[in-house]
Amino acid sequence: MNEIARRRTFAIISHPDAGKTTLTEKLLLYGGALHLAGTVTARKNQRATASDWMELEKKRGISISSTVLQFDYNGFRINLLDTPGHRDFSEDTYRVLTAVDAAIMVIDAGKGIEAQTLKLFEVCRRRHIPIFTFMNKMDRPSREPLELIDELEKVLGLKPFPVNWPMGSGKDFRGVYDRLTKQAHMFERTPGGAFRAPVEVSDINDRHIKDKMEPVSYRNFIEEVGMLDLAGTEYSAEEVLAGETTPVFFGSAVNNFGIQLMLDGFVEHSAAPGPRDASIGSISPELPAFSGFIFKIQGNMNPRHRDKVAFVRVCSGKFTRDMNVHHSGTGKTVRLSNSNKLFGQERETVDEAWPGDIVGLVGHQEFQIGDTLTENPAIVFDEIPRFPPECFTFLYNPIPSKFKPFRMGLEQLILEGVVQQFSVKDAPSSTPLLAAVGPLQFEVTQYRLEAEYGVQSKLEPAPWQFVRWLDKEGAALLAGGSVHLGDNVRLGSDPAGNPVIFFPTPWALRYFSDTHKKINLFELAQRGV
Ligand SMILES: Nc1nc2c(ncn2[C@@H]2O[C@H](COP(=O)(O)OP(=O)(O)OP(=O)(O)O)[C@@H](O)[C@H]2O)c(=O)[nH]1
Ligand SMILES: [Mg+2]
Repeated sequence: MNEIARRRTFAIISHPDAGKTTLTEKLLLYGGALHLAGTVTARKNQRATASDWMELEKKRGISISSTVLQFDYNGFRINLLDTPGHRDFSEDTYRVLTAVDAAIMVIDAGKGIEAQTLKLFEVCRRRHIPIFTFMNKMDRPSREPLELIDELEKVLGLKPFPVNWPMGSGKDFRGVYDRLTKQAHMFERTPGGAFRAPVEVSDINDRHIKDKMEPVSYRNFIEEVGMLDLAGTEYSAEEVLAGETTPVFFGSAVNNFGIQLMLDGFVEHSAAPGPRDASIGSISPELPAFSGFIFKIQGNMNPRHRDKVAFVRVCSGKFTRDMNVHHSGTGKTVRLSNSNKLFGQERETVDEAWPGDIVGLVGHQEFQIGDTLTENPAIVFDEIPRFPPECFTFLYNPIPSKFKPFRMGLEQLILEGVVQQFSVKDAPSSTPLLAAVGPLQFEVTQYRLEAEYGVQSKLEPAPWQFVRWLDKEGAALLAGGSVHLGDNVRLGSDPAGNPVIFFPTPWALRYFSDTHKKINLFELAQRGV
């Protein structure tokens, strides 16, 4: 297999708590990248997984930031990205979705499709990314499998193709039946799910299966499989790769049921990196010139190296360490010498990389999210989505002698896109105004400032809920100060210096638009203004 054909780059996405990090850990276990899965225990504060490495993630038992894990499996080079499910961290997840070629959507079988899964799915659909579905937590009381399948079609408009089917559910969940090979896989539970689950593979008519299952579960299982076969839908690779059909796998990540089938099924049915859109049209991965873009920046990943990693998705050509490339952000040529492959918090020098790979570059202060790196300066990727912030707060440093580390820490978090800094016109103090999609991002900012930079910080509420961008004409009209803005409506600028206006309430926003029809308000900064 050539280097591009053997690359598989995908994200695991879903609503919070569906089991993304647990599934990630188990895919690593079955992929041979971990010998022992970090037991994700019921006590949230005891967990230790390869992908939730940040202090606050371990403490809270939730994923806050996406994690890259690269490993080899059966001749494939896999780049797996575990993403946070919480809405407040969705900017990070959306950025990751620009860097992958497929997604595994995890659904809690007891709950079905939840709000955040629906949103993430819509982003995947817009990008035409193939989606694989993992129905997780079948070891718990779950909804009817047929109902779960139906929901994919009704709510997401996505045609489901059940690749495997659960044998029982809840306490009576014994394994899964692979409809493509027509084999039943019965698993045994292992303590804590740290090791691979022992499995027995047999024909569906094997007496053994009947003996091991509760009679009712067995009857339902046989009946459902019969119904699916009768429906006669054939597996269509084309529809899967177009993102119209989703192959569905059932299992239990905690118990390691169905993980091998999910991994093998994904590798077999997903595709190698394809072409990507850029300024000069479609860029084929086969193009000899190296190109890629930065989709994430993360500082202080490893306490031993207090530095900054820029994550690059390679789109074309071959990356080699020490190569000189054009950097779109500065227009300068940069030498990429400190290049790494990533495994959660761990990293290792990498000398070459191919389309599909995620490379971690260290030591470039000038790199920003969205920048293109390439041997052909005509190529510019414009992949990174932007979101209007909905929460605002002032953040100040209560200890004047700590001014320097406070500023340094805040600058790093701003560069990573954890929060954005706006400024308010004629503000009485220089206290930074921070903006974010959700309030948890402020909590992360404060926590990381303390944990990584040793500084305390205090939040002071800001009165605004909305920010809107102005065009040149609008800004000029308002700049004179003769237009009455309204109570607590203020002018300011975004991190790039573009003019904005802040509103305290939806009502104030509406009133302003109604009374100032000549002034255009935009939900996002207009490119090139
Ligand atoms: N019963 C059961 N629990 C599971 C299973 N898979 C995961 N869990 C539990 O579900 C909880 C959430 O799991 P995570 O893997 O952290 O979920 P997540 O989707 O990564 O969550 P966020 O990243 O915070 O959105 C943990 O307590 C897991 O132990 C499963 O198959 N069965
Ligand atoms: Mg997680």
